[in-house]
Amino acid sequence: MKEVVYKKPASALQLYLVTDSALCAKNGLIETVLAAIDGGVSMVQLRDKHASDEVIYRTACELKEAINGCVPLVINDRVEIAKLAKLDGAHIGQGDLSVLQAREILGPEAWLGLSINTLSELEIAHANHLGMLDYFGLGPVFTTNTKPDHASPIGIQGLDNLAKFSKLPTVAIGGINQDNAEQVYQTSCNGIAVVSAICGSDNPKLAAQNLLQQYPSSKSNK
Ligand code: TZP
Ligand code: MG
Repeated sequence: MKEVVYKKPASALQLYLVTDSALCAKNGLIETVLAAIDGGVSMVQLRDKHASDEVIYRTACELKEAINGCVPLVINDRVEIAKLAKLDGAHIGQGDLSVLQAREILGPEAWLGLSINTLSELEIAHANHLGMLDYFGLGPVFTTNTKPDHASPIGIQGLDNLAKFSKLPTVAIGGINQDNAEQVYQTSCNGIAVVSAICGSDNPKLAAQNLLQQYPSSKSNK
């Protein structure tokens, strides 16, 4: 039996929206996020690699007010801004600040997720940071244009292997869309994270609904 130490509800990972300001521009970032939540998105990550701290802080505050606690709102990488804007937490990558530093800034209650691409990264996180993390982002599952510098895709089998091995809830990311969401949901991951499948859609609400429809009814997500 694997040890289960997580504290946050894995159900929040079921359909996880990661924002992209450029892709959301045609409908507006806030409008896109609200429509997607209306369509069933269960968690939102504000991600903008290029915005200044000042701009992203303002966006974070506006988004927090608009979401109004309906779903957790976290930020990619900028942990200090998560703290300043009183967001629900942050998501960090392997090359960002350390898990320990991030947890110290955020405090014990906040969400903290870590990106994982390989079994060795997962083993290291298990050994050193298990009690400081809430979930792992596993991927990229497939190749994607949204993150040009992404690591090697792990594929469906690689995803399933990592998700089965993980001691924390997991969310799959990278190249997931309407055509492959069902296949991804059928692995041992708790949910899927998407950027372009929702932000790049003319109808983010419908896009979210269509993705969620592919969640197998037999899968439990407590
Ligand atoms: N991390 C790994 S892949 C990726 C991130 C942020 C981008 C995923 O974007 P998309 O459009 O859902 O493939
Ligand atoms: Mg990062």
